[in-house]
Amino acid sequence: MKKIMFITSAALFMYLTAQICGCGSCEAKANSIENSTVVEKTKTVKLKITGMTCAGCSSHVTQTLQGVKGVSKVELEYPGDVATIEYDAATTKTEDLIAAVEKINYKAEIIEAKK
Ligand SMILES: [Cu+2]
Repeated sequence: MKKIMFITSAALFMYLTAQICGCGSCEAKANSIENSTVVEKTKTVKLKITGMTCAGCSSHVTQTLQGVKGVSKVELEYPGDVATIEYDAATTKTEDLIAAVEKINYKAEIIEAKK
């Protein structure tokens, strides 16, 4: 139940931030949010995100990562550009996280991975 409410508010937040981001790169990127997250083998990885130019970008990256299947938690520092992501290793690989970020035209590289 909590999860459903969270996803709803995340979608609303994404909608609102899409209105205020003027960088252009955040537009036309309505991404789908997975609502079938099952967390079993949770791992944490830190990714260095590059290419973010405004708070709208950081929230866009955050929402995108949260939309990746298996991701349970995303904390993105902006400025700082470090994303700390908790994800289910049985569902998702770090490559999937990086690919999701690259798909929306930012770059990501692993700083630190731990179990
Ligand atoms: Cu932006």
